[in-house]
Amino acid sequence: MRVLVAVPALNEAAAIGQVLSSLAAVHPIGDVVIVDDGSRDNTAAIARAAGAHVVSHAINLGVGAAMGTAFKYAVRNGYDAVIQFDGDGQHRTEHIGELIAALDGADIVIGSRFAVGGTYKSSAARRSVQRLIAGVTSLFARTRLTDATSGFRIAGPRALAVFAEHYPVEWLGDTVESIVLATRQNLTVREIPVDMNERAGGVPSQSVFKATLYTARIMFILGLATIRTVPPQVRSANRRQKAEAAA
Ligand SMILES: Nc1nc2c(ncn2[C@@H]2O[C@H](COP(=O)(O)OP(=O)(O)OP(=O)(O)O)[C@@H](O)[C@H]2O)c(=O)[nH]1
Ligand SMILES: [Mg+2]
Repeated sequence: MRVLVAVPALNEAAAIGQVLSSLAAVHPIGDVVIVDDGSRDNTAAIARAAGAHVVSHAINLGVGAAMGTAFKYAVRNGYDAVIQFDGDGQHRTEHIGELIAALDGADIVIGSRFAVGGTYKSSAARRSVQRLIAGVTSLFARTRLTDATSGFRIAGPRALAVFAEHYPVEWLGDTVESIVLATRQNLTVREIPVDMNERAGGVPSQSVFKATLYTARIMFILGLATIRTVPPQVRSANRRQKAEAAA
């Protein structure tokens, strides 16, 4: 199976070099693509110098659009699966092999910070917000998820065919709405426990006000996701993939 590691990156010049060298230790660097999303620093140049492929958006379009670009890139270049991996050093390369292995029998595997076995620490407020979001997403996905907003995940061939045609681009939609879209296409989602590093720098968004806004926004997106019309090209990509797999 050919696996592409896709790194959505916005102004990650401080971290991307280190992230790519740790990736190179576990995955061929030629199979890593950085989607530089209108960065104003030299994220793209550093990534290129490290040997990764770089696709640049002229303007900032958000993580969902960056992943849409990555899925399209993967299909055009003959990959079977795509791993989403953060460019800020929070995701750990030691779980990449586990994500790939867990794809056996699932279309999407999410690396969960909160599944039994993980050791990630977060504040009680943040934790309850995540629990609520995961609970509601689990209902839609008809499977128990503990970390629906994790950006550390792998999409296998069937999910890739669907996501290369259409991927949610609204802020936060890429995390939860992609799960709802996938399950509406009868794709199977599961999760495995992973450890994650704390953010190396920057300001954590933990105020009660921000957490409330964030939750309200996700609940709204989840509601929308259930009534949105699935684009016809998504349904046909899914059918085509199923037929190819059966042949
Ligand atoms: N392509 C693209 N990548 C982005 C954008 N915003 C953030 N990213 C990248 O997406 C990854 C995750 O973003 P973060 O801001 O770290 O999000 P997070 O990990 O959920 O939040 P923190 O807890 O604050 O770290 C990083 O690699 C970022 O560089 C964007 O607008 N476009
Ligand atoms: Mg981060």
